[in-house]
Amino acid sequence: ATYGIPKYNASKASIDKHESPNWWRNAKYGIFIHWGLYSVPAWGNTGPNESYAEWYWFRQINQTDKTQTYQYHLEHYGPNVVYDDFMANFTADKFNPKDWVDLFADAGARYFVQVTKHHDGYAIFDMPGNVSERNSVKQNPHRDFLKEIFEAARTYQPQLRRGTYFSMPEWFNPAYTEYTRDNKWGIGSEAKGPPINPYTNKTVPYTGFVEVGNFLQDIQLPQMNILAYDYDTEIMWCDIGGPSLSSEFASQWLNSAYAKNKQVTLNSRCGGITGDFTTPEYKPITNLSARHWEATRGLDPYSFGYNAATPDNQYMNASTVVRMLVDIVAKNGNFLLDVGPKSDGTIPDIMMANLRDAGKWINAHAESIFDTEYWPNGPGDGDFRYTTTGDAFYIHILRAPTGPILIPDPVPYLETDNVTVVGGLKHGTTVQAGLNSDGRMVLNLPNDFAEADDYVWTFKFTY
Ligand code: FUL
Repeated sequence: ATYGIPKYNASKASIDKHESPNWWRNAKYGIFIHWGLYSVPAWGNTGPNESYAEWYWFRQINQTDKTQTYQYHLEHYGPNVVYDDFMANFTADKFNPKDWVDLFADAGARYFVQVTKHHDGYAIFDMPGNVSERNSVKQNPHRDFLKEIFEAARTYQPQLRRGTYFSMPEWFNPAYTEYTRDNKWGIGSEAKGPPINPYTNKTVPYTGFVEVGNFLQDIQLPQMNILAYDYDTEIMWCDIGGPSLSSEFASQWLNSAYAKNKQVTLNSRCGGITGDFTTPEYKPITNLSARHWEATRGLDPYSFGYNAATPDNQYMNASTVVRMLVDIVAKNGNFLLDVGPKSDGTIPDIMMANLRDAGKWINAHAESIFDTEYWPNGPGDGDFRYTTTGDAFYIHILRAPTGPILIPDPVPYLETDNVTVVGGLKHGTTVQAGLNSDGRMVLNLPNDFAEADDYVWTFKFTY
């Protein structure tokens, strides 16, 4: 009966009352996809500097930062090829969205966040010509990739939720220039439009540029509305923040979702509003936080976009993915793990293999990860992590256990509780457990127990 009654108004105070929905808190594990023109050169440093391959254009042009990407481009493409020429090579000729969503499901992910427009301004979704012509529908390869991906994802719904990454600013877009500002990302004042060819210092066109009156009113907000209403995204994963009409956007979007009895969420990078969750990026996983959060990074040690220079053995493997996921979930976070597809639309084999390996563990231990909560006394000492549900307590051990294991934290185990193995070869079997003289729980595992599972060993008792 309350449907249709506006709940939020376009003020920060009002939007800040919104919280991440339960489905998002319960989903825990998502796949992030950085795919765009930067997937053509697919190059970044294989070290911590100039390493984000999706920053190729900025690195190549930026005058204060004219170093390795500038040199790389000169050597591989010569001085006459400009970034927008990569549109011709963004072929997507082997792109099959079903392969992508099948991979996400096998990986055990419950949501994905597709990059729909990165800082280079090239969008992979459709929009009216007066908004922008800088997108994969109006330009090469003339396809609406976001639509194709979201349609393929229907096979796995409602379990697999759909999200959209959206860069609030656009490098070198003349219409954004008037809104540029100095900030730590160097994304504003240092990336004024129009772009130049850094080898000749001549101005080059910002392909697909449409004259508008106001970047925020005529490009940024309409694009966000298109993602929200035409593509029906469930997660608006803004990036960079800065000048925006986010509270206007959010009030309408949240009210419209409310009227449709749907729950949607937005992150902390929309500008002007706090957002439902923070998104620490390539940061060590530290403390438990009662406010929900989402860790993000790539399988690549230093990049979200595909970097062809990264050797296969440098990517996160199943063991590191699973252990990081358990660590994050025990600290009340979600994990948004990124893949970088190639310009032909395929996801590199090593990324698929490692995600699928991790997925075997994740799917076999789903009850101890998804729809769980953190243990408020946790997260756990050393190699121990804990998750809980209304009636079960899960102990995760992040190393191979052999023989009796002393649980270092005062978990709520009673000697009458039945302890069972979750996942692996001994799934469902009972384990002998007891309390020592200090009242600490001891798991009496056989010496060969390590072989019963991989990566993380999980036990459960019910309250
Ligand atoms: C950052 C961006 O600058 C990176 O390229 C990447 O998209 C990351 C998720 O967010 O702010």
